[in-house]
Amino acid sequence: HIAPSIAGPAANALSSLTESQVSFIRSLPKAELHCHLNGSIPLATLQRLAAERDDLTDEASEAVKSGLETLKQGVQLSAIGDFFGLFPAVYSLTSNPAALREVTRDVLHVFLDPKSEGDQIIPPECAYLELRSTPRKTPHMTRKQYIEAVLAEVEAYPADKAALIVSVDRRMSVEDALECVSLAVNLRNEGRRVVGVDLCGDPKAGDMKNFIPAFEMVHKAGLGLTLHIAELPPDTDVLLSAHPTRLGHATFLNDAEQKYICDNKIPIEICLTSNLLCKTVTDLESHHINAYLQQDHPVSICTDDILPFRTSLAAEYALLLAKAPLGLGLTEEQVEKIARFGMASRFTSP
Ligand code: 6MZ
Repeated sequence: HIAPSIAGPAANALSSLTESQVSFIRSLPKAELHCHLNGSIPLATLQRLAAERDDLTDEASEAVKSGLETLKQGVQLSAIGDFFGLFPAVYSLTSNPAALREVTRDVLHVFLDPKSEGDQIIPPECAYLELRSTPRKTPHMTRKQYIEAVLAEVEAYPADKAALIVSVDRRMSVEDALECVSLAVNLRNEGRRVVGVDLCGDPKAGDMKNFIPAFEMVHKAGLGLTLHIAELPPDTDVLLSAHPTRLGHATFLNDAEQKYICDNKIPIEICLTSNLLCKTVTDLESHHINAYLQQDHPVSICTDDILPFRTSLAAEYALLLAKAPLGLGLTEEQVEKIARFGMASRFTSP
């Protein structure tokens, strides 16, 4: 049983809705465009992998045990900087191709397969998923083997349901970033289902300007480019020269950047619970989504990392529909339009 449990602001919003509002949300065709593989693994899958692994050092095994316990209790972050420390425990369990395939399969199942609840069939969480992940080199695999393991599972679904975005971490060296992008481009040229490149990682780390050559390679290959940008203030002024296809978060953009994204209608991937729990936004009322909605700017609602944030795509949509202060109190027509924006922002969209 791998259905993730949800808790916190999105769960409260979801449980405040009527049955008919919940079925409205479930039946809307939704795209999930901002979902990090290692942040979206069901806890039960990680517990299963931890129980099977017998090759971890005592130290690694202790770190996994305490990491999984923290995730089980529910993560409390005092700031976004605390968030990235959660990943080493997960990474020691997803360090070989077989484990990666197993976790990818379970994440795809959570988002893309229908579920039964009593005698009811619940539609899939989303109609289309662009899963993203950062290729890691470990003693058990190369970066290429990493991507191929994830792709093998993504490609088990039809092309109009699932695709892969290769992430580059801003903590990487320029050489490593270029290696990730070359792999993405080559696999795409071989006909594999890589649709874009993402820049992610601790917003306080690295300098985005160093990655401009990597972004140029992405554009030349005709892949989509999405950047985690301005999750914290201030970020570098790289946005105007990076030509992104979409942006993640975009919480603290300056005036020139805001004008650029509005003029160019660059869709914003919005992760409400993630922003609230990482404390980059104080409450829904002051969330930057409101300004984008007022300008009819394309946004897509996404989960980011359902493992630590204990949310789901339906619950993120519930945050739109629930009445204040639990949600934004939007109408069903407004929510339907946002879902259409999401579908239209796919990298594979015509
Ligand atoms: C920036 C984030 C993130 O790639 O190993 N990641 N980067 N901001 C966020 N907001 C909360 N959430 C996740 O998935 C995990 C990695 O995704 C990035 C981090 O670099 C994290 O290590 P993958 O599959």
